[in-house]
Amino acid sequence: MGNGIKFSEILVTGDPLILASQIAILLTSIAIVAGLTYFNKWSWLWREWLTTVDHKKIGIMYIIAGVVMFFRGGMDGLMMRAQTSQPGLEILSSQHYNEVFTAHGVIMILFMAMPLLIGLMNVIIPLQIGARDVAFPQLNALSFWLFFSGAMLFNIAFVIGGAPDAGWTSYFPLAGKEFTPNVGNNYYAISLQIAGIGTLMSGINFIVTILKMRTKGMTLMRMPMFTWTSFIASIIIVAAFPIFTVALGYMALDRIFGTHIFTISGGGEPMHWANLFWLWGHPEVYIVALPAFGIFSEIIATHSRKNLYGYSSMVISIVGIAILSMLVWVHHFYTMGSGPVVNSVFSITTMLIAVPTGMKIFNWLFTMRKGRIQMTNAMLWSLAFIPTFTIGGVTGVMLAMAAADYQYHNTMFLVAHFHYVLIPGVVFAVFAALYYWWPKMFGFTLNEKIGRWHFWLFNIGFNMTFMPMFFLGLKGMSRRMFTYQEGLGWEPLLLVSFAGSLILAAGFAAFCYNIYWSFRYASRDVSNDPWDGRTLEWATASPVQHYNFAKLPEVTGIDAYWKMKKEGTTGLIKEEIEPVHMPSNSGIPFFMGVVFTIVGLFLVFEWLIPALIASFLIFVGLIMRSFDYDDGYYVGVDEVTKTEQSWRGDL
Ligand code: HEM
Ligand SMILES: [Cu+2]
Repeated sequence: MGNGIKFSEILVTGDPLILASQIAILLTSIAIVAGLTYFNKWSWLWREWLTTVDHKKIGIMYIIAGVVMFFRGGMDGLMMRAQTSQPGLEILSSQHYNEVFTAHGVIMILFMAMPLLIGLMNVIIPLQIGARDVAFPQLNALSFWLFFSGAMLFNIAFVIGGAPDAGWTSYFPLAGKEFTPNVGNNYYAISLQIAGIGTLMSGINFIVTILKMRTKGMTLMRMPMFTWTSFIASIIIVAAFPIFTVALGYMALDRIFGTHIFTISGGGEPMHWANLFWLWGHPEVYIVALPAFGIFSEIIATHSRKNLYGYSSMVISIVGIAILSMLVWVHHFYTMGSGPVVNSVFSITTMLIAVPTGMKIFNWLFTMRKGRIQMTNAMLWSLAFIPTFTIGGVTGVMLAMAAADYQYHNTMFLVAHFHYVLIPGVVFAVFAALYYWWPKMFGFTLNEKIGRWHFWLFNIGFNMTFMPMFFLGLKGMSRRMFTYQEGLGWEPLLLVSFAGSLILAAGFAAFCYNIYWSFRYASRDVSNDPWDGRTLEWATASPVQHYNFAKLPEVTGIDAYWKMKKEGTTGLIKEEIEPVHMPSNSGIPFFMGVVFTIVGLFLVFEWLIPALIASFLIFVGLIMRSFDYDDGYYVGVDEVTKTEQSWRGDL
């Protein structure tokens, strides 16, 4: 058992890029603190955000975190493509390149895709099922703060202590103490563990919310598709995340406490890691893809002014995907000695996934058929998703053939495949969702014209960056290569890819500019229902009043709000307004986030006694929560009436 990192080794030194980051982080932190003090915003920040239990605000915090993480992960991506844009460059050393692709993968999946989708789920699900909040609002805040704690820990690794460098898959023995002795990979084990606990609690929270908090008449088979897909994704979270919890626990034991669960020389078995990792890892890609499918379903139906084609086949297909997603994990290591019989079984299960996925594609196409299609940015992103995701899916089926995969495995072809599924399947969905639901969250729409720049730059950039990788893979370039020789025929493709990544980045910049522009200049005169929506979130004000619904709606069919509009029952009768019960804010979840960060940092440094002492604070938090008798508060009839009149006109 090591006694950990020395005090003098904590700050990472020696690399000018890292020094620049350290200075930038310091200056940004000072600017934030100074800004909050100057504008006297500390108590506002505490009251409105850090202690909030409002699902909408928690959702917005997740989304902000996700966008910031997208920036961080994107910078990592740009550095990689710059490094390989020509043979023999030395922008990054081989070690630094390893650190960068590790950070990129982990951040994009766990700290970009997950919070953006969980954020949207938070904002939208209670509204879609006609509820006032999630089932456990304070647990929800705790989920967020644990996620945030994990994300912050992972992100500071490269300036404090040293970055993880064994890839987002962190295979053993590479990720073990023997080959990567510094604290970098401790960060992987500890920070993902903390964030994972938060995610698991989110999954439980959403399952209970959807099962228990639906308004009158909202039967399961009347739920909007985004709620359905999020429900199934939450079930996959609860099924798959504990596997990762165990794997990361083993990893921490091996690295920090000197056990040998994954080392052959100590009687362990590195394949345990590969199996556990992908038993979680493959379902994980569907945890992020399914809610995205739900987003496209909502947007395509609304913008075609039709109900979703094949609603029940959609439900069946997501349940099918969820079951199959647990049965395909070996396709990630066909080459690692499972043998032809095992490989064939997993080949078949993997190819089967394409069936329900294909069903969904046809349902979206049939939904649009003969629809009166509105070409907003939200719809454009949904349309662009269909062909690009299909490329990702078809190449996935190519990889699924075990014999052929001996050629493709761990080449750039694989890298191209998963970017063609994850970027259209998650990032396009998030962009579509943000354009679509922005008015619900903030009370104004994002600018459509700047949005077109965002759309085209991002799409052109995306295809230019990743399409060449299919060919690079076929030409023999393996993934994670930091440099290469001249004359292999890769140069033009890698140069195009680098140029594409710059255009992609310009697209992201246009998106950020759109947010800035719209915050400053967009008209605040936006109706509660700007896209002529079909589901209940559009029955609330834009932005949504903090209690969501003055009177909980009653549902009589699919597309509840559309039906209410047709039947003229969207109004509110003054006499029916009753006081609304709401949960109170709490500082405990934020406190727990801070405590977990401290304990996590001590564990990463392998300072076990301080970690033990600090972990008592976790119990302090639990006890504080046990003695918290606050039952919430009521919003009075007067206040509800006034708020409703401000957007509905006289009642
Ligand atoms: C038609 C459905 C799909 C099939 C048949 C499929 C098949 C495969 C196969 C066989 C591999 C392993 C290849 C190798 O390592 O050589 C793979 C890797 C991967 N796939 Fe897919 N896939 C599908 C859809 C998806 C979706 C929807 C996502 C994400 C949203 C996804 C994300 C990934 C990722 C992240 C990896 C590689 C991870 C790594 O090694 O770092 N795939 N896919
Ligand atoms: Cu997989």
